[in-house]
Amino acid sequence: MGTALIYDEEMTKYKLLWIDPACKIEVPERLTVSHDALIKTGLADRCVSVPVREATEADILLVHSEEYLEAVKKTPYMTLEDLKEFTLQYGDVYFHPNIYHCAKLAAGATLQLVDSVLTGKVRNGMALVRPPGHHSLRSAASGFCVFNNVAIAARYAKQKYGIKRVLIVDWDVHHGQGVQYCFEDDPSVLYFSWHRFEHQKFWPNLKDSDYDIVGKEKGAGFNVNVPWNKVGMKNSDYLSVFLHVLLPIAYEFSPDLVLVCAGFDSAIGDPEGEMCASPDIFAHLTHLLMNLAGGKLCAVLEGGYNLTSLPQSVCQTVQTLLGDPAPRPADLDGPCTSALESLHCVRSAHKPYWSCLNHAAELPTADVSTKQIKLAEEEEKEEETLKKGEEEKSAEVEAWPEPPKRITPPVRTALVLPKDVTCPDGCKRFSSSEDPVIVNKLRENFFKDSDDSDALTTLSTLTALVEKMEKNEICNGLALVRDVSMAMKCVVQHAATAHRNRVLVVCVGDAVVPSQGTDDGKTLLVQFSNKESEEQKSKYHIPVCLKKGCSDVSGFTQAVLGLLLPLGYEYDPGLVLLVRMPGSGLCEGAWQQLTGLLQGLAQGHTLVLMQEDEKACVGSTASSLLGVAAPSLGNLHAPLKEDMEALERLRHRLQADWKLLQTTAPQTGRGDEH
Ligand code: Q9C
Ligand code: ZN
Repeated sequence: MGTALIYDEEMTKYKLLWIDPACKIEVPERLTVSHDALIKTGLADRCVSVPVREATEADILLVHSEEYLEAVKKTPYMTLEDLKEFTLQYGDVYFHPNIYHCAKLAAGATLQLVDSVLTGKVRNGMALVRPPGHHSLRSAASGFCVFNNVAIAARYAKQKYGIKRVLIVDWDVHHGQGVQYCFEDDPSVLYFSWHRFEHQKFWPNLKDSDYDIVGKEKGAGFNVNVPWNKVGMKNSDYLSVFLHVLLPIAYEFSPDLVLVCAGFDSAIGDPEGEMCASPDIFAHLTHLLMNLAGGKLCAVLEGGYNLTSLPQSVCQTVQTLLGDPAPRPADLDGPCTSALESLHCVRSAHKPYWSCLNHAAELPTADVSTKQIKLAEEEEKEEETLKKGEEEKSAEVEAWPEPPKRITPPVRTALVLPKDVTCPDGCKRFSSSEDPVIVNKLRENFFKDSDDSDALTTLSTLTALVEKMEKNEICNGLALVRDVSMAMKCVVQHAATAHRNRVLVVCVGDAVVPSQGTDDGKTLLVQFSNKESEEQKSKYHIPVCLKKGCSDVSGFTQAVLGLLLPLGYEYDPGLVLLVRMPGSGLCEGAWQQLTGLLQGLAQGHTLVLMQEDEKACVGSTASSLLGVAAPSLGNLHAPLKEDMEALERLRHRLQADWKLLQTTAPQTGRGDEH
């Protein structure tokens, strides 16, 4: 199933007609450069092109008041003076004789996207629209926005398709206050936003944007605000918030549809955001959302004002929606202190509402609350900044490298299967002529005193497969083997000698784990089981004990999101070896989620090992490796208290070695704790 792309040149046909420094960045070229980049890279051609339509009045009234609609309706007939005057009643927005038409197209384009996804015409998609939507209120335009495209789409999806739960992820650098207000008492729509806040000094300067605004009445817990109190946030900061806040909550929420307020002013180079995340982080943000709601994801353009980083970020997003493996994530060196303070605050604010956060750290008594914190200090700094002068300030944004081209291997999924097992559609059965050097080495290492030629063949085939993956000729693979432990040992050993590859070994279920070669950093082993293990041996061998092993889906999922993925991202392997031990107890859905999520690492190079008698899992595993979204896990019961506590402890113990495991700010001894 494909990816929809919705765009119409008509939406470039309005612009600012007078001088207004606050609005001059919102230009028609934002759309043309984005669309041109999709064409030049060949991505547009790979998408299903869906036409726009005008939103109807009924559509618009799902969110906006009749008075407001009637007022906007008159703008095409206004003189320039009238338009200026009309604009003045709102904040940071402009009107143009053609903007009403474009606003109807922007909302309509979003609804066309929702229709395409919810009728099953495509799996997911992106709408490139102007004007953006997330700031507009029931009865007001705001922040370049006229109609609230995504809010309208959420109501529309519920009404027309009976969708029960919608997740809105707002990764634009501004707070989508319009979306928040629309759904603040509605538990069927979970709104997540991160945004430049700077202790309320940044536009739209609302108290309502802070972390302690969690929703009202029945909607309490369904509004998640992550304020950024400093500029310059990086990939690690963004990823930490996804792994430790958004995803745990989103998996617990279990949406039927994901809408993304896809603003790219959160990328490096943007004059509004002043953040430092690289465009390829959007590949990962997108990928991490693609296994929710069975893959039903609609991304809708909001902000993004740097005409270089915007198209790069759009391409990263669309290429990921198309299913291409994400690039290796760059410089994940852990979140900064300010981001950790925000993370800590928002996790503690949501403790009462989400069982995955039930055991998160409390807010420290002195209220690290990012609220009053260091306000005086901030003010001092501000004076310094003012002194610096504008030229110097813009020179601070270092140029960033263009994201490298994402080359997809000619073969996506290769399988090593016994002859009697049929190869699923879309996969390639892998066999190789035996390389005598490899065979001899394997014989020496594994079959010194036995002669099992079948097993030897399998291992040499596996080795050849790993080599093809290293050369990027094959993306991923799956092997059914007689002895999983031996196959695992063999691949680990091979990889440890081919030294350019770090290998992340994920072991599901009990296994006798190779002891050699697990402390030199060439492999990182994470093992899930119900065996209370001895003290962990090294930074690179991490046993995760869950009370009921992998059979408790909630606990397992939270361990994957809050422990395995942060470790994996920070380790940045060249290969992921995913080993399913017999009798692991893991259900099919959770296994597919795991397989899907892990493909964000190592450019999608995952090798799955399973025991021969688990033939029944070949089809579903292969489809996850092919990039088919895992089925939604549905409504999960709360994870076991012991498991969540153990997870917090484990994270705490490991965070000195692994910075992406941090969820609280280090104590700084500000002197205000007493
Ligand atoms: N420099 C969107 O990104 N101006 N709207 C703020 C502070 C308003 C942004 C002025 C920015 C609105 C969709
Ligand atoms: Zn924005």
